[in-house]
Amino acid sequence: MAITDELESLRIQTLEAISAAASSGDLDQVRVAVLGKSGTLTAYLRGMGQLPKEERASVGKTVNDVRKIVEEALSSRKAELDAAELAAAIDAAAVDVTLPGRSQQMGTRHLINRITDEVCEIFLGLGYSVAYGPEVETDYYNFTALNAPQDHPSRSMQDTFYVLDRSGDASAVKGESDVLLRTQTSGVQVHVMEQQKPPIYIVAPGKVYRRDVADPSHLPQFTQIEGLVVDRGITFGDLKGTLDYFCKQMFGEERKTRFRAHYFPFTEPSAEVDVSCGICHGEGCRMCKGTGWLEILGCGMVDPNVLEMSGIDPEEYSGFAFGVGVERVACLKYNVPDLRMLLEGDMRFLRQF
Ligand code: 2NL
Repeated sequence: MAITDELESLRIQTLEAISAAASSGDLDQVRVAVLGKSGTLTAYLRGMGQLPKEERASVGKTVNDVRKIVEEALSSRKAELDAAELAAAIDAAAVDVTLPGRSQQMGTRHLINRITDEVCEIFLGLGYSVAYGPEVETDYYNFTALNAPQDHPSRSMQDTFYVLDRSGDASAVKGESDVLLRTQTSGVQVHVMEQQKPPIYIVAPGKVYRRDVADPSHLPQFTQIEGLVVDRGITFGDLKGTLDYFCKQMFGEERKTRFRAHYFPFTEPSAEVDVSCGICHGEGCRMCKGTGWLEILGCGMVDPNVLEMSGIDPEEYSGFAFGVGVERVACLKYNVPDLRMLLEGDMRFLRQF
């Protein structure tokens, strides 16, 4: 076959191979096979020296023409393939914005914390301050300074969690106290009375601990808010007005309060406060066990001994104090039948509030 015919058939084959190349990788293989160092067309260029002189010019021109055609075909096919490959890569990386999103679990404030803040806010509105103190206390601040006799049942191992019990310890230094988990936040107020002269208007919120087995109305750990007022001329009337206002703010203007005589070692006189039942409005129902009233807090006029022990002259000052359980308030406000439901962590329950 004449060289020009060979070159013509090489041209045709190469152009076919170029249009058949399905990827830029395939196309590069074609380029190397034809134009590479040992490519088929390159071999013709290299073989020019062996040709008779008179054929060199025309064969050389044909080889160059074929090379030009092949190079152009390679470059235009490469542009096509590059564009197609880029489009495919973009398609593969595309985000389908119409797919439904993965929803985030949002937390909410726990009801106990919310009610704690609400109670504090009511008293902040009356000009009180909020005071905090340690959950691990000495028996002096939790009991003795509150006029609790040495044999008071609340001090017993059955009622209080002791961290350090020195009673049977012969090496115990006289006057050094047992260490316990506070059973009420009163100790916070004793610290304030020791450090600050009256007038004192404070609330002390926080966790307290009692050796109770959890049941619908008891928890071994709960949140208490105690309040303390010490000033000149404070009367039981101030106590009644303040706590009646608190109950109406917390539960609604239409609610009534009643004060029943009670006993606490730290107050004299002492009382328990009931709020009228929000379900039956005093008629008597299952919620209030037929009485029309729900017990909500304990209170009283601060015992003069308590003031005196903390360095306040009971001849000059008088005061009132109260204690309220936050979990109890939360359950009464939302008719939750069991305190334990607040602590189970069931989000379907907790999200309702
Ligand atoms: C309850 C209700 C109460 C107090 C707490 C108190 C604090 C000081 C002085 C006098 Cl510093 N009293 N707190 C008073 C009355 C009731 O809590 O049911 N407690 C067992």
